[in-house]
Amino acid sequence: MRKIFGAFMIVALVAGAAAFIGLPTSATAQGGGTVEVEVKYNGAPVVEKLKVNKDTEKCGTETTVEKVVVGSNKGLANAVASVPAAKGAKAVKGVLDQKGCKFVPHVMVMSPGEIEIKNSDDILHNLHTYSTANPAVNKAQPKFKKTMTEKFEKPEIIKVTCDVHSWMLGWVAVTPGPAAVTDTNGVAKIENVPAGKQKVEVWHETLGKQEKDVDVKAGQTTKVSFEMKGK
Ligand SMILES: [Cu+2]
Repeated sequence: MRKIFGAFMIVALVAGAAAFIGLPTSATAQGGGTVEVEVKYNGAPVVEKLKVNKDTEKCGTETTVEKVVVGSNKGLANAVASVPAAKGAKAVKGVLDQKGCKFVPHVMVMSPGEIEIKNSDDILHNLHTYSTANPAVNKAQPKFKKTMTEKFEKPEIIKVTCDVHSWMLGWVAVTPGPAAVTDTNGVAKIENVPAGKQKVEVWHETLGKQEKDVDVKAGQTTKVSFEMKGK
């Protein structure tokens, strides 16, 4: 018992000493900081409503296509915020679901590599990607096929549709650097951004792209604001 306690004490002392002399701990292993991106939009939301007459038991009889989602304080949701040139980003595996005849999430980010495509609906979907850097996918996903895996190795923002349900629309942003999607407040927190001067890019499916320079400090949160204009 005493031996175990002694060993524990040594581990605790070493860990404590490491923290004291400023050795990197796992949370700041890359010496990076956080970039908090806020995206505002001064216009009206754009939500298309459509009548549905196919697979209504799963899709409903009416659906919406959210093109521009504006939340509280004019925050713009579903915008991709990224630091494309930053090295050493934590790998994020892509997972895209088809649920209620919608792509969930509507906009997502992933690292180059594999994406898992789920079919939670128990009906036939047909994944169709409009990729150019990556091989285009046009593949049926029958109801018994709960998941299928594709590979998006090249950086690109890929439009995704379904050939069975014409209203289904999603966007997969394949980003080599750290990235995040804005929430309904228009805020995205990009973690693990290397310290120093970095270019932050914001992309929205209908409002376009903007970039700004930020100075990222290790262990700190740097805020940057964008304002998207209607076209
Ligand atoms: Cu579908």
